[in-house]
Amino acid sequence: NKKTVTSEISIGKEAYKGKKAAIAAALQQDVGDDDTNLEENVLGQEVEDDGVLLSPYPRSRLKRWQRAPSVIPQGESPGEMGKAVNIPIEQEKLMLDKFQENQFNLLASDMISLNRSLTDVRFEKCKDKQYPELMPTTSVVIVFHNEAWSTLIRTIWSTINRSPKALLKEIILVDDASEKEHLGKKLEDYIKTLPVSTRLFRTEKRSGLIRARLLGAKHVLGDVITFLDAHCECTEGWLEPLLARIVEDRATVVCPIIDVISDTTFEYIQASDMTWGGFNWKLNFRWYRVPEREMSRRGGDRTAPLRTPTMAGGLFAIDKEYFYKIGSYDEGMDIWGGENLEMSFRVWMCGGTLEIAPCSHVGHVFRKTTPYSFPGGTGRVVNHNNARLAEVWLDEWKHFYYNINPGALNVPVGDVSERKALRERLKCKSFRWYLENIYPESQMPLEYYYLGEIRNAETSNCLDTLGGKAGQPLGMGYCHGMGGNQVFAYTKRKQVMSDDNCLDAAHPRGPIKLIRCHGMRGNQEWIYDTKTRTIKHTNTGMCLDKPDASDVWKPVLRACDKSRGQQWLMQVDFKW
Ligand code: LR7
Ligand code: MN
Repeated sequence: NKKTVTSEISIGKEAYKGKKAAIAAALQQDVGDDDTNLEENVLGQEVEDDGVLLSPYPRSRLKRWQRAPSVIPQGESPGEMGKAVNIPIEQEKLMLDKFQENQFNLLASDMISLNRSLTDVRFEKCKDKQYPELMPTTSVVIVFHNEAWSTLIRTIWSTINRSPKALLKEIILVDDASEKEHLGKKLEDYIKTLPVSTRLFRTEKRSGLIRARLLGAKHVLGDVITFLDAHCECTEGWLEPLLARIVEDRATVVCPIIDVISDTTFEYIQASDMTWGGFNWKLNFRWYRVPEREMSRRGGDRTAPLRTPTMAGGLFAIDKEYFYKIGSYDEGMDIWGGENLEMSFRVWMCGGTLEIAPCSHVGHVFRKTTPYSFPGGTGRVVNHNNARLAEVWLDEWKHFYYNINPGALNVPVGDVSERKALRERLKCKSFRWYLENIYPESQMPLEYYYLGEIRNAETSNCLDTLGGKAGQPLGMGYCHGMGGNQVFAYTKRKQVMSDDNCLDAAHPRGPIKLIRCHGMRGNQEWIYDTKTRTIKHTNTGMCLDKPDASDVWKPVLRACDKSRGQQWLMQVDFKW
């Protein structure tokens, strides 16, 4: 019975709050700055078996820390203060050649100092925020496959230079079967010269980033694991806001704001603090605007932690013990993709919290295409990973994924029984709960009447997005019964949706476009009458009609006249 489970969990949380207060009082006491014997002091000893809840860190494990000094710009060296690097015209050919290998401007990256300065992009209020005097240590885990030298080493140096010394336990590198010379002996020698303990592990064969991270995590000695991609730059004060949230509640997973390092100029570009993580029907991670509701929950304070429905996946901090307790990663996932949504749903549904700390900024080189191979094929790998997460976490909403992306049905998902058992064991809530409580703005509608094709009674053709992007007109095609571009949902909010777009009409004579769903009715409200089978547009009072002879693949709006061309069948729903 679901009700019982819920109340058990909330009772657990109350008890936890009491415990937390007691420990907080104990934390007021002073501890020295010594670093002894911590490895032996296994965290597991303090843990009670109360679901995913963890007792607070014992004081002895926490560290007194000081801010890292600012990185001073090095004269006129290229890229200092995060500036763009411009390549002289005579080197353009070389630049383009070098771009291919990593899908970013390697020539520019190589010109920039390995510890270049950056501007402080934080809100003023972030700069003098008070963080706890005592915080847990972290190991920074960086996995890579064929990463370029300068981006990898700059990731490492930016971590070392901008993390409070006492809190950075070590750096753990995991080489996922790279084939580049510079990642061999040269890297092994280089890391010996670093002022922070840095260890390198190698996967035996290409494992993908998910299993590579699991390998790295196994060796972590710090209390918190902080994952970074291998082409990042940490900015001033990036670490404190992450650890501060975790010391408050160890079941919190915290991401920085991920700023953009330009793939063409390596300019450091500040990202918006007004976006959070979502996902579409295809289970692609997407940034969406933070809704008003979350802004007001934070009292309008843009420096307060932002609860995000999902995370991008590459950059986050998590308590080490919590990482395992909550199920680390799905080892059945290959190469790249899906693990970030999988972890996001899991954390929320199983009692944790996923946040973005807006005072923490880390830059990441965003690429337009991937530079490396996907053994098995990109589509296959990503479909496999996403199907696994759909099977385990999405409940009936998995049909949105399979319907819009039927290719995933042809890829074996493998054995997911262990992951399902994990969900049971942790007494995780349903995906419905997640949509209701964490992500009501989701592009997967909480309440819907129908998911499938929409067929015209006269022409027997089907509505079709034609694969168009937001802003494109709605089309039609021969019904193929294969889902994809012919899958629509008719929702309780009276939207006709395809993925994150909705049928939208601004004028009585059309056109009918696919526009990003706003959930506010307006031009996106349609009433389907199951008796007359008409789809009536509320604002204009017009009916959706079959196309004109002049443009046979463009459905139109016309005055409602009960003609057969205005009848639409929502019957064949392919819930595979
Ligand atoms: O087989 C592989 N083995 C690896 O070790 C493939 C990749 N990797 C490494 C790779 O070298 C890199 O360090 O894994 C890391 C991520 O791969 P990227 O940088 O090629 O991909 P990405 O930046 O698009 O990855 C985003 O999505 C991934 C989905 O699996 C992971 O969650 C990445 O961590 C994530 N990156 C970020 O969240 C940074 C912000 C991007 C956004 C949005
Ligand atoms: Mn990346």
